[in-house]
Amino acid sequence: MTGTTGPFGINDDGGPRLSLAGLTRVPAAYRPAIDPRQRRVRIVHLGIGAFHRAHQAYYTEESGDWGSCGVTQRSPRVAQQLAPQDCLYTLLVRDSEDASPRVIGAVREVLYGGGDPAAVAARIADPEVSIVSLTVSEKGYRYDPATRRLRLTDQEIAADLAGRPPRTVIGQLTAGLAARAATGAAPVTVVCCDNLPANGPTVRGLVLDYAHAWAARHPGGARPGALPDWIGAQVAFPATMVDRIAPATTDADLADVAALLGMRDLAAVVTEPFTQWVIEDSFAGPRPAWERAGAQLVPDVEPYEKVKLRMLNGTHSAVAYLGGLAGYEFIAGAVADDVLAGYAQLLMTADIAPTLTAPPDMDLGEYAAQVLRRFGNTALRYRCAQVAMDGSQKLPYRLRDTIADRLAAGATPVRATLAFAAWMRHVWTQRADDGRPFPVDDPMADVFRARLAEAGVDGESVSAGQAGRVAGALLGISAVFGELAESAVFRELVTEQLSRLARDGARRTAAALLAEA
Ligand code: CS2
Repeated sequence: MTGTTGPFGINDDGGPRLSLAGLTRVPAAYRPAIDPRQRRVRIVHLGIGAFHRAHQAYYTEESGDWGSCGVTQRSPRVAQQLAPQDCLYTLLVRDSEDASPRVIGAVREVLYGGGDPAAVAARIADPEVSIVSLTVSEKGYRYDPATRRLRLTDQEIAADLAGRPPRTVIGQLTAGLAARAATGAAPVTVVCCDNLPANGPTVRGLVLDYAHAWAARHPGGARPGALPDWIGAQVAFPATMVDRIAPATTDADLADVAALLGMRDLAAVVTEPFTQWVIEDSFAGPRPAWERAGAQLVPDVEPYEKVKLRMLNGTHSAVAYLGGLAGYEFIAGAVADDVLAGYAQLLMTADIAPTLTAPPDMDLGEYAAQVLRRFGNTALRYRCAQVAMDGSQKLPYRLRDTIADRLAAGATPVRATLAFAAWMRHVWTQRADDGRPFPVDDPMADVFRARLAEAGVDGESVSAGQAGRVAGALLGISAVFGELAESAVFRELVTEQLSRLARDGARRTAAALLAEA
């Protein structure tokens, strides 16, 4: 029999596929916590990618009988993978020694939001639903990180506001809340699980921006302040800190899962043993007992979030750019290189940790060591290119704020600046030091290209002599650098690091910096 090619390029008619009916064939130890049929949908999740399936859905699985409806945002692919499996999927927890699979039954429905926006709003309006959670990545919010306001001029936001069935995340979320307000449904809690500072309050502001802009453009509707007032009174937006490394699933992962399960699962997700979820204890209505699975409910998330964004994500980005330039495909490969691991360690202890106040249950030294161990997990094939993606959206919180704080304290944050210079070097030619492609994947890629071209930069080859022009061109992007671009110390430091990178390559530059320490 000839096979058809499935979404991951694996043969799609080779043997039974994971499903409710087939669960009895799955080894007992790998089956869901409870019969998935007992779960009721009380959560709508926007953005059901690998991270959600490895993190929040796992907590829901472990903490009772709540179920969720997952919404795919950008493409129907995940919905197409999950639907034929009754929304079941395997979470494969992996480190260098062990691989333990577990079928998760907490996701009970899946919707493609791009294809059916009205269904998303209707699902959010269901009175049984009391949680709407989100993992749509930094760029999914279409906002200006400097002002934390929605970009009303963004084409997609403008199209939603003009009245088409909403396709943006904020448009869909606000439409869902409006539908709830209209039917008088009970209060609801919006749980943002993306790596943004003050993520809950930020999303609250974006929803209110949208609701106000909508009222201004559609004056015949409800009283202009009606929806914002309802949101103010009935919707909670707790801040959260989320942490679990979940790379994009590969064909090899799917083959491993099929071997362990005895069934094919095209929606499987691979993750690490470590997981952490810190949630501000401020809900507007019922919630799952996520603490049963280890979630920490605290009065103030900020100290946790700052440690995680700066230490883990900041260092992840630094390793991704330097590692990518040095020719490493995977993060684990990059930190197996003593030079890059030494640099990452020094970055955390010398530049990042001094800007942080650890929460009482965290030790920054141990945290740094743990971050490096986690990055070194060779069973996770997390590509440098995946972490390097969307730098314009990530770097401001991950590294820029660290640099600004250190400069304000009179210090010279050379290690954190090297990470920024490595990003510039990546954007400059989109090639690694050995000339292999290291392409930029970023919503602002056109802006980078235009600025470099305007400055007359040769985008084909690197030379230390061009470093000043490249740095000058990119420093003008205020969404990335903000006020940091005004700092003469930073401009000089980043230009110096960029010219070293151009002259010596990433590895030798990092080695020199270590030698100077
Ligand atoms: C990573 C994060 O891809 C990236 O930008 O830094 O996805 C990281 O793996 C998670 O935040 C870990 O919790």
